[in-house]
Parts: sequence; structure tokens; C-alpha cells
Amino acid sequence: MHIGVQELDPESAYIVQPVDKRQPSERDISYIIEEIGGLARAIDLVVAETRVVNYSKIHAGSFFGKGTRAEIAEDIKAHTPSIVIVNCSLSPIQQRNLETEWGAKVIDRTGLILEIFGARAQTKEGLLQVELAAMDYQKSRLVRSWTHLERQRGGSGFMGGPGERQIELDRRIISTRITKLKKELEDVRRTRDLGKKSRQRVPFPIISLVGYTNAGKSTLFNNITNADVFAKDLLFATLDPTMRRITLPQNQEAILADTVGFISDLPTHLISAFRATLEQITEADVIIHVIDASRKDYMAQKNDVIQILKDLGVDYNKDERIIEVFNKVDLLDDETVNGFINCNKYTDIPKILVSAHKGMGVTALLEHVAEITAKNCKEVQFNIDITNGKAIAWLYSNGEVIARHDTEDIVEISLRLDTAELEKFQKNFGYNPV
Ligand SMILES: Nc1nc2c(ncn2[C@@H]2O[C@H](COP(=O)(O)OP(=O)(O)OP(=O)(O)O)[C@@H](O)[C@H]2O)c(=O)[nH]1
Ligand SMILES: [Mg+2]
Repeated sequence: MHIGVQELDPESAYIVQPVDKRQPSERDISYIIEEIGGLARAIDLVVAETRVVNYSKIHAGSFFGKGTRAEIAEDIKAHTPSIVIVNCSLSPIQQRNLETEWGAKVIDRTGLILEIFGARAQTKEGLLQVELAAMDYQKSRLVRSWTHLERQRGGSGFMGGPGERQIELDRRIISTRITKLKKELEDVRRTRDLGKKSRQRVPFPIISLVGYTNAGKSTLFNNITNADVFAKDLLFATLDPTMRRITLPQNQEAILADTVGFISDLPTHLISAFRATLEQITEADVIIHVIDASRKDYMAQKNDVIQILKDLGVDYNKDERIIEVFNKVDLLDDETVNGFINCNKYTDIPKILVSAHKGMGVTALLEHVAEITAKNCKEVQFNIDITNGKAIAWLYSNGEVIARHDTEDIVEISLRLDTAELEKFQKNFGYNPV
């Protein structure tokens, strides 16, 4: 505990897990419950109880039937939680009616994920994106959402719904804020895009780590880069992208990017607000898909990630930039590992078993990465007339110069160059590699 900082009592959450009897989920219910508990803990809530509710019909005004609502009301009376989390998507009206009936603050899955993102965002763009998503989500809500930001500002906390006039006022404030946020985001992105262009001129391939939250992306990132990025058994530990320069086998330089994790039912508000960040991932030269192989439901998590990547325009099974990394193999016995290799051999995507924790398999992974980047990149030598400053400058800004030797009238330059850039150079300057 920091001196001078008062420890606050942990706030408690009561979780309701609806299960649609008509549509059995691909996932085991115990994993779904574990995950929603993890999401609650990610913003320091203590789970008081989780109740699974089977349903076969959604009640328009309140989601649950009368009997269920009464049972939950009893539970809430007994536990007096700070907040009730309903792990599905609630309409604004359902949310409001449940709050009134239960006399407790209610949030749904989207609301909770927004809270976590709000608590994690650090960069200017990250903060703006989260606030935009949160405002967009709140706009349609008749109740004032409990937001982390509001709590930080010393707002009213979980309880106490605002009056209708207050809501109208809030709505107007929200709309004005959304317009302002969109403009600010545009400004930040414009600056970032400039940055991106200058990065593109740097001829280093970009390698991005993607995967379900908690799969071990940051741990792998730290292992490869010797960095000290926040990696923790915590859902959405990473939010803002982090990049570092690395050296691949054969001494090729590259940039490794650690990014926000994915989750099933990622709220659409967040996807649209984070689209720019997510698209950056999909523009990388190599996409490393990190999978937590120690989880029994790894396949469901893997499929969720594939779905989100597809939504972002990645043709997963055909995209030659993808490598699948099965992480945390230190937690598996040999038999499981072998069975596991068998189950996953049906696609052409390269698959590597890794323990980011122990550094196992990392060298093999980097060799695969280098193989992919080498396909798009050639090592060549040009002999350029010493007077052709333009051509020399072009090579420096578009390629990675490895060696240079100046004679009286010729500059011999050895460099790595993208195949596309190579063609461009030959066409525009009329030189051929020696
Ligand atoms: N046993 C074991 N644990 C691992 C391994 N890699 C990561 N972990 C643990 O898994 C947890 C999550 O790791 P992170 O690296 O934070 O995961 P992440 O994918 O970056 O997660 P988000 O940032 O939340 O998306 C941490 O507790 C790590 O210590 C591994 O190879 N073996
Ligand atoms: Mg991380």
C-alpha cells in the first residue's frame, strides 16, 4: 500500500449469466462464467455470486421472466452488491427496468468491457476511442451509465438514477461531446497517419501479435524484445499498441507490435471506435496469432479471433502472413501436446508450440517470421553513378542499406528492399542490380 493513499473497500458484483436453452453455446458454461468473473475482477470488483439463468424466451421489457426477476431480487437483497452484471446485451429499456425493479445498478457485457477499456487506456488516441465508444453506447441509454470516468470524477457512483430532465440534459451534452471527440480523434489520427507514412518509408517489416485476451501476447513480446511491458493474469491488460525494434535471424530488422486482446462478443461500439487501431494490426507484414493452448476452450477462443480478423478483412486461411503460436505449452504434458499437434494440422498455416514464459520455441518462431518477411524482401547490390544523388537518396529512404563502398565514380550499395520497391526503383532510375 502506498503511504498516504487510502485503501478503498472493494466493490462487489453480482453476476447473472443467461443461458439460451434453444441455442447451446460452443463453449462450456464454466468457461463463460470464469471469463465474466475475470472481466469483473479486471476493474477490481469482487464477485459476490454468479447465478446461471436458463431461458427460452426473452421478455422485451425486462429480458428475464417474472419468476427469475423475483429470485434475483431476493439474492440482491441478501448480498447488497455494488453492481449487477448481466452477461449479455441488454436494451436500454431492459437495463432501466431491471435497475428500477432490483434497486441496484445494472450493466451488461458491453458496459463492463467499456469500463475495463476506460480504466486501461493511456494514450491520447486510446482515451479518445474509449470515450467515444462509451458515449455512443450511453447515448441510447435512458439511465446514466456508471462509468469509470464518472467515478474518477467523484460522481454519484453506482446508485441513484437521474431525473428525466437530467437525462435530456445529459443527452445533449453527450451529442456535443461525441462531435467534439470525433474531431479530436481525426486530429490525432492525422498526426499518427503522418507517422505511419514515415514508418512505411522505414523499410522494416511490421510484425503484429494478435490473440484472445490473456493468451500471452505481452509475455511473448517481452521475451522477444527484452522489454518490460505490463503482462498480467488480467483480462485486457494491454490496451494501447506498443512497438519495439527487433532483429530477426539473418540480421534483418523488424518492428514488433503488441496490441489489445480480443474477446468473444466484442462490443460493436468498441470495434468501430477502435477500428483504426485494429486495422493497423491487419496491415502488418506478419500476423502472429497467439493462442493459449493450456485452455480447454482454446478452439472457441481461436475461432473468435479468426472471426474478428475476418470482419477486419483478413482472409484467414489463405493469408500467408499468419503464423499460429500455441502458447503456454509448459502447462501441458507430452501426451496433450501430441494430441494437440494432430488436431491442428489441417491447415497450411505454420504452427509453432511456444512457452513465452520459458522462452521455448521462440527461436523457431522468429525463423518462421524471417521466412515470411524474406519472401517480400530481396538483398541486392546496385552500382550507382556518384553524381546521381537522387537515386542514392531514394535507396536510403526506401531500403535498408547494409553496406556502401564509394569508388571514384561509383557508389556500390548493398541493401534490402521490398520486391515492389525494387521494381519501382528499376523502372524510375533505370538501374539493375549487379
Ligand atoms: N505458464 C505460462 N503462463 C504464461 C505464458 N505466457 C503468458 N503466461 C501468463 O498468462 C497471463 C497473461 O499474459 P499476458 O502476456 O498479459 O497476455 P496478453 O495476451 O498480453 O493479454 P491482454 O493484454 O490482456 O490481451 C500472465 O499471467 C502470464 O504470466 C506461458 O508461456 N506459460
Ligand atoms: Mg497484453
